[in-house]
Amino acid sequence: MLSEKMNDALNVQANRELYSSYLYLSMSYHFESVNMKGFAHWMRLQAGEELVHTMKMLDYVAGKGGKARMLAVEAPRFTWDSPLQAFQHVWDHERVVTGLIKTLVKVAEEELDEETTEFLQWYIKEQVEEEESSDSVLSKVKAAGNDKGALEAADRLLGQRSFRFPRGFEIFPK
Ligand code: OFO
Repeated sequence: MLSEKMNDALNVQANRELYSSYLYLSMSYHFESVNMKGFAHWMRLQAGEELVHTMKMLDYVAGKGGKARMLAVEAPRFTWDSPLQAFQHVWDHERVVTGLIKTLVKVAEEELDEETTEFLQWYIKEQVEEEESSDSVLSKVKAAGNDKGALEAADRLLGQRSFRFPRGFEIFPK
């Protein structure tokens, strides 16, 4: 059984994961609107991945007999001045999320909740991957600079991203 404090903290983090999904979906539609289809595709898959993070956390809460509550989701911004600004935003955002997950692990430890501490290790590992992936895309966009051809090449490259949704979490990208 989850303590009330742990239940609340997991619900808040699930909300931040859903916000991440909303943010990346916003970036996806922004890139669609400026005809950068590859960047839009990358963000759309990223939004799907964040939705998996959300549901995995809420499934855990519900599976432990806790209460999965849907909290209000903050509205993300909907426009960025350049691909570099958007991908820098992704990079910054993922570092914030890593900090939130680490704080959540501390709550689980303080609550002497070993099962939740163990469960959260998946998110700790996931954040290592999320940081690496945001590093990698940011460096590609930075390398392209303001060169239109290089940005188009980066757009094509990111458009090749694939992501297999785990069983039970399938959603259908375009
Ligand atoms: Fe859920 O990893 Fe990004 O935010």
